Amino acid sequence: MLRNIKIALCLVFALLISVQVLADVWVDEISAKKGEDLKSFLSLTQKYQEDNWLKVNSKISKVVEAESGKLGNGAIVQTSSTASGGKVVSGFNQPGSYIEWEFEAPARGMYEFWFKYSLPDAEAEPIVLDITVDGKHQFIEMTDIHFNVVPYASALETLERIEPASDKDNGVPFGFIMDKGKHKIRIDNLSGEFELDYLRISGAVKHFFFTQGENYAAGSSTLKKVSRIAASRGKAVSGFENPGDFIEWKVNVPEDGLYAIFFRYTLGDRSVECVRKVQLNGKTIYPDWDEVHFYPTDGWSEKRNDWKERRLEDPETRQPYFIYMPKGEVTIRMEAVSGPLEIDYVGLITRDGEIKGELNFWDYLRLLWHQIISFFISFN
Ligand SMILES: [Ca+2]
Ligand SMILES: [Ca+2]
Repeated sequence: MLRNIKIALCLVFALLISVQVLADVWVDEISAKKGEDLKSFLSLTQKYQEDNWLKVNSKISKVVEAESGKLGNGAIVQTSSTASGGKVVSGFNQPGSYIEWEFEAPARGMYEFWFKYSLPDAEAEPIVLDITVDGKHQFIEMTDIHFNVVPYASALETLERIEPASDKDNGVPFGFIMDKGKHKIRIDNLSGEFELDYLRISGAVKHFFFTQGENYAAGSSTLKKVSRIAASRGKAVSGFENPGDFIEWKVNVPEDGLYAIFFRYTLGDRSVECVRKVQLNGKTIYPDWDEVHFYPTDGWSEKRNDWKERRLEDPETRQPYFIYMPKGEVTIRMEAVSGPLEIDYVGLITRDGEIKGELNFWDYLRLLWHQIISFFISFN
């Protein structure tokens, strides 16, 4: 009897211990999910630099088909003749739907995640996702990633988009850090609906291209081409100052993505305020594009290089405006509200693009020639 009591006591004791151990594990798991000490992506920038998490080479670009992932809670694979790999994931439309991919990172570093998707209709609500890498959120925004909030030009309206997982207010892509090797990337639906074609995991996307200001597609009869120092191709467009005067340029977009518009300009007249109205594909994308202010450059590049660049940006935050543009041609229109302005070129640039190569060999030679001539003039 005594032995039986001892055995019973031992069993109860063992049971109590195992319950305690299990409870600890369970509590740990819960707190690991709920108690992540998350900071914003921006506030981690310094730490990432110190820990040597650099952006991976911009040539790295891997496509992970949505349909290759493990799907759950309603998400299903569907055939689609226009999609990459002939398939998409649909049914990703309820909280709890998820897709999980295995991804082999080719190098240690910071990656951008781009999502190629199509919306159910033009008025679709933003889709909101939770993203984890190896079961973890690296920064607080990963718990709340918004798509379909970046504006785009109506003439290009399409239900298909490719967008980075980005800051929803300005479209700046987030960087996700990964060591070289295998990783699990998972998205969970929080709200909204889209059909996902693929995920592109890449280095920073760099694009920069432009059209010569003087090679405009349409414009007022007052426009003229002028020769200017240090202008790309030696020329710029002028004669553009009476209210209503306009210029339209066509620019070719090489790849679907988010682009900011910029101009290389001179404004040598401080006495008048220079204001322009800007449209993309016939649409005023941001209200303040009705009154874009240009600041004096203190010369028209007649005697020296007075050219300045400016991107269209939010006048308060000074953050450039990024707009979704699919591959193909876009039309940029500028209309004079007041003041004169000369434009050397107009272009598009991605977040990590660099403005370079605006002058070719002949432009530099011309600039050098001019400097030699002016040296002799001043010498005499
Ligand atoms: Ca696909
Ligand atoms: Ca030019």
